[in-house]
Amino acid sequence: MDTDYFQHKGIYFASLLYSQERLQYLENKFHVRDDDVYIVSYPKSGTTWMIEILSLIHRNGDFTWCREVPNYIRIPWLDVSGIGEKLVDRCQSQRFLASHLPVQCFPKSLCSSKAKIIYIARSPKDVLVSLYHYAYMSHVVKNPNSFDEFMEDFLQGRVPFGSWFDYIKGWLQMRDNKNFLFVTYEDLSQDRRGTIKKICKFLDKELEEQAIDIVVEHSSFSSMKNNNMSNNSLVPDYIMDIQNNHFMRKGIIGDWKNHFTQKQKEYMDKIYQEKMKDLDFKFSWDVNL
Ligand code: PPS
Repeated sequence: MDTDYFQHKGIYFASLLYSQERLQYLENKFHVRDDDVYIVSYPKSGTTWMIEILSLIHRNGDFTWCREVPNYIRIPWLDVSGIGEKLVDRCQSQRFLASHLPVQCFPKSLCSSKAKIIYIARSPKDVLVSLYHYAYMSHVVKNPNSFDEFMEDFLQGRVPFGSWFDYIKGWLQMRDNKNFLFVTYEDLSQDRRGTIKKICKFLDKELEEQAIDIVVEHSSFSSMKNNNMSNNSLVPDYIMDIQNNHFMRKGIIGDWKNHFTQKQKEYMDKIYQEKMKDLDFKFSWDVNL
């Protein structure tokens, strides 16, 4: 199946799941509610992981919901047209929704609401590697011709949801807003428990230590990989071919080291420094540049 993109505000979107109409509706007419919680992320940054964690927190550590209901029904995707729209419409307060929308495409009604945003970011090198593998299994990212070419497309923003650099810089404009929480994939990998507690605090959710234990346990890579309601194996094959691939691929920090040549590393570091130089914000992955 050919993968098609269209452009909206100069950003690529996959025609299979997104539409101009939906994007225009979301930006201008969708009503953000004060008690909404949004997971926002550039693709391959740990969205599915955060969906699992929020599902478990929302149910105070009761994991039956995560064992019985697919993740895209528990926390629907705001942006996806067709079935996605129906799932969002059916969602009752308090709504937990996931989105890959860049900040300039997000519903404008966010500005006048008290809705909470949990932004999850990941080192762009690992995002690139994860997206590269995902491109072979999914029909929403074009099949790469080579890793080198894919890297160039990624760095120039010729991939769905556009430039990683513009995306994160756009959302980080909200970083001083008390309803915005910035979390990284690396935080979750290195201190899952501490990060889960931080998320609970942000959501004003008081969970017993035993409930936190359950959230930690059931959001591990192995637990999610073995749970068909969480590993995306139920996603229809016209979207994702899971026969020979796993959505839950490796789940580690630093897999880029197994893919990049020294030359590619230096090239990406140079672009990264150029594009991020005006941002007054330090990321944990900066030290490994
Ligand atoms: S998507 O398609 O944009 O929704 O992808 P997203 O969920 O944002 O990111 C997928 C990557 O997250 C990894 N993942 C995890 N890593 C560690 N622990 C847990 N529990 C976990 N859940 C998902 C998943 O394996 C993808 O990363 P890679 O590097 O490809 O393994």
